[in-house]
Amino acid sequence: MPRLVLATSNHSKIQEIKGILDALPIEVVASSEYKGIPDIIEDGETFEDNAICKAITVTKATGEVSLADDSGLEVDALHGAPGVYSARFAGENIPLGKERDRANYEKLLQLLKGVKDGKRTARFRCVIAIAAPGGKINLVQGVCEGKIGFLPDGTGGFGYDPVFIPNGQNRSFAALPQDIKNTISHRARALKASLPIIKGFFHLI
Ligand code: ITT
Repeated sequence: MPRLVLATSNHSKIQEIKGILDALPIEVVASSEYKGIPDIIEDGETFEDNAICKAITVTKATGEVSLADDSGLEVDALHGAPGVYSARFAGENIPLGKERDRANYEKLLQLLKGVKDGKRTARFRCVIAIAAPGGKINLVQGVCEGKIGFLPDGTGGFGYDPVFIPNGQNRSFAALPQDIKNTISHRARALKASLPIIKGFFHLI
């Protein structure tokens, strides 16, 4: 079976991507299954720069087609912040995982203190880069519009999910069932746009 390597170390992203690509006749594996992949420094100024850097690094190291996701939250009242800094908004010294996630969204809630409901608009953006060993690279993106709640809501998901309420819903991504997130999220939309590209790479169309 053809193999697609996910160029991410974020376990929650891996679960979501695998869930969404489930129907394809390909094997989807995480880059952590390979040894010797160099550390990737994500210091690009755009989601595109970071996604390309991750996908190319993993393709070069594994010799396989790879898919990288670079994503983040853009809050209008903060002029688009945290954006590409979403993963390290509250600081890089906080351990990755639930502790970092909580610090990030608590910092966001603090910065938005006093900002009224109608001014709390935000969006998640996801840029996906798909790289093939021959050097071919494709980019797609997906956006999910919504707003930032006043308090954390729910325990599912990861990152800023407890404070992000997608348009058309009145609960956060962390409180909604996973299948709803996997249908309307920025990642789901970017993956949907990437399906023809993935199928093309593996000659499935
Ligand atoms: P990789 O680079 O290894 O893929 P990462 O978590 O560092 O993992 P990014 O650099 O793309 O990934 O940072 C994305 C951050 O944006 C992520 O850590 C979350 O804080 C936030 N984020 C992205 N997608 C999200 C989602 O679906 N729900 C909640 N937060 C999300």
